[in-house]
Amino acid sequence: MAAPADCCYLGFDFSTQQLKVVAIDGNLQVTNQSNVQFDSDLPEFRTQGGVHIHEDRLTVTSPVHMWVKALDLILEKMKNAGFDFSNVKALSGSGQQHGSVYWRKGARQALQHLDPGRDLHSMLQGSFAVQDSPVWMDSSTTEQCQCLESAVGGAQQLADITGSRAYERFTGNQIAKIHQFQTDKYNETERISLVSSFAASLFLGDYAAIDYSDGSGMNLMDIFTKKWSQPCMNATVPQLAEKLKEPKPSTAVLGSVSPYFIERFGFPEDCKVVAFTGDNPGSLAGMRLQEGDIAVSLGTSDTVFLWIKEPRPTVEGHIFCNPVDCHSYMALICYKNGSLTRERIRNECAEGSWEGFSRALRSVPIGNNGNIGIYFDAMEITPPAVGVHRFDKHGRWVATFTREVEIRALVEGQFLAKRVHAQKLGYKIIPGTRVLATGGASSNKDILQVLSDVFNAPVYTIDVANSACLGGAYRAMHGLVAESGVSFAEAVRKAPGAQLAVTPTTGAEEIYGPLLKRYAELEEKVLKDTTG
Ligand code: 5FX
Repeated sequence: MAAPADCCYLGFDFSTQQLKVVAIDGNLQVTNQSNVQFDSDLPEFRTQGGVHIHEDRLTVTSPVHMWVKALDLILEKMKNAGFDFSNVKALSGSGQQHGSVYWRKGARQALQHLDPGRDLHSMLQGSFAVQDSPVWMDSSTTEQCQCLESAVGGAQQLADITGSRAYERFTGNQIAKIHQFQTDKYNETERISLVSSFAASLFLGDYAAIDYSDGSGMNLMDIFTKKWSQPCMNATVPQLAEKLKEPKPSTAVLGSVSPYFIERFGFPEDCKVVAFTGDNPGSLAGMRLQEGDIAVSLGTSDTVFLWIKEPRPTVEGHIFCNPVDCHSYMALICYKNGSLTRERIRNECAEGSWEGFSRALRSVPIGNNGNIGIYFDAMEITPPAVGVHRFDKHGRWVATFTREVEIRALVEGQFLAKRVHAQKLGYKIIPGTRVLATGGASSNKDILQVLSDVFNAPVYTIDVANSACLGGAYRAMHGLVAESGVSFAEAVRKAPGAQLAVTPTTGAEEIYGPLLKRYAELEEKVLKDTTG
């Protein structure tokens, strides 16, 4: 597919702490980037890290008007910097997953009649029934989760339908809570969007469909039929489908940008809006993950993404519809104990130095002489267990390790966990498998070496500071040709590739094969101790 280099595609990411945008040209080179930080650029909303944590410490929300104002601001910034909107052929993007937006009756009218002389924020003042949108960090809906699981016969049954057991942050449970405790506001609502479809609605000047991939994070959609699951909908709120409308493929062109953007910013009349999706699915696209690859993001929380063909939903992790290929799926596993735990051990065992941490890693043989550690400083998500647990080569609990053994036990334990849980979700290492690493710790070669050895696969790194919005720009480009059968991989084949960082050490598989089994058994034991 040849695209003139002067055409342009935009990708937006409405993430937790900021709104970001990336522009790429027809050769898939990044030409512009910008961002708006919620806390510092929009201080009037008084957020911390883009959110408000309520008194119960469980309820976490973000002001919906902040997101609207951020869009006004980022587009103004681009315009003032001389960005030429007239070349934009298509745009797409992503949003933090699971968050929800409640459009008040009459909001559709407002969206359809935007005055190009005014900013969006002032015109949409009255358009939201709920001002504080629940976001993914919320964990206040345990009761609603229990109701949903029991209505469909249990956690595994719910996972078999929706790809995940009930999670507090998942949108269906959040909607059930709003319906229960803010009934008047719920009744004033004419449409419910995810953060992603809300963002698409702003560009479209009309309500945008929820896409299959982000729709999978709601505990409401049957990920196999790609329709709302009637038993889940009934157990959440009666007649909920009227407020959600049918989900659409993530590659769908939803329409052209609204006249507002044409007149105010100079977008061309035929600039298309491609369905927005969740930030994790957006990252999968931005990293150009392929079947068989695994992406490991080493950040505040560690996440693992997989491209899978034959999903096996379990009560751990999530299966989402794949955002770039409607015949595939993606698995996502989220670990709460990521870089904060690595930093703690670095401080305690290597005097705060990453160099010392690396030296210690190199000084102990791979496999750590059979010692295994599980370090859950905070209650882990996968599995829901807590505490620091050390085992010697006979599987006996031990109180301490030497500093070097502690460091290797932490890194090996974190990666063994990732491979064990990925395999439970159906991941298989096949010839040609690549591990794509990203996030802060991916700049440390010694950590990457352990990752490569545990997965017995080469590790590639990619600059994914903007992977979700880069994915939005790629998806915008692909959306224009997806209907005619062009695959995503084909559409973005000219994009810059990932760099090979390390390859597995000879003999690693013989060592980590048995350790994986032992790790899984020990983790099971720790989980039993946590849950009683
Ligand atoms: C995934 O399930 C999550 O809850 C988070 O990664 C959010 O998408 C972050 F925005």
